Amino acid sequence: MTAPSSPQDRVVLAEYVASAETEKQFPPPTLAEIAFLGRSNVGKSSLMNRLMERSGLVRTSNTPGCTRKVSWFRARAQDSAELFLVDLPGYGYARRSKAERSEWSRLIEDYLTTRPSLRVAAILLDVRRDPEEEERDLREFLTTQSSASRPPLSLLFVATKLDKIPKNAQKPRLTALSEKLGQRVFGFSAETGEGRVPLWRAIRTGAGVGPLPSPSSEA
Ligand SMILES: Nc1nc2c(ncn2[C@@H]2O[C@H](COP(=O)(O)OP(=O)(O)OP(=O)(O)O)[C@@H](O)[C@H]2O)c(=O)[nH]1
Ligand SMILES: [Mg+2]
Repeated sequence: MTAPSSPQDRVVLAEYVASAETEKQFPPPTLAEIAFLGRSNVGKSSLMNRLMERSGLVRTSNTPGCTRKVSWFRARAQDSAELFLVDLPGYGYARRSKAERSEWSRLIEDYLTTRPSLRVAAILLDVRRDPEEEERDLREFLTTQSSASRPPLSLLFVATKLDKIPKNAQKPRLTALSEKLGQRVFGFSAETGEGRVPLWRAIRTGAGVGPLPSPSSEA
């Protein structure tokens, strides 16, 4: 496991804030936020737990479609930077009725297009899968649906479950995925913690709460 190396990387507080099934239940947009998107079972909730260094804070499950609500978590780094991390229901594969599915996608689309404090969208895909139309569609949707009330979103791609492929295959696989998508793909393992620090820093930068220029906050 990669140990966090500096205060900016260490999460000293992580807590559940709220869950919502309708827009009215969204918490006030008081902090820059990052949304985690990807198919059911790709590892969104596990990645969030690992990012916040709190196992079990975000509910994970073997049952695809377990996450049914939009849930907000607050994370504070040791240098006092704060962010909301937002767990979204997985798209595709969810064992729900068609009517229920479209209701869910409406909630997510509303959230993604109108949330004024949303700064970063992380699109997750299993490292063993090639990007499909779903991921490309999502990127297209997120880049074209600009909201007048906020800066353009920063989009990050993350290949999850890196531990599922052999060590010597990891780097070439990430390079191949980056070439397919035409942008950097971060590798991540919730199992080992591999890739946590580079992803955390990219999130902070994208959210506009990047590391402070001076290291004087070193504890
Ligand atoms: N080996 C390995 N397993 C993982 C990793 N990340 C997640 N998993 C497993 O994959 C399954 C799904 O993980 P979740 O984090 O619940 O996935 P999710 O994307 O939140 O799923 P939904 O909430 O249903 O959309 C669980 O059994 C996890 O333990 C990883 O990095 N490595
Ligand atoms: Mg989940």
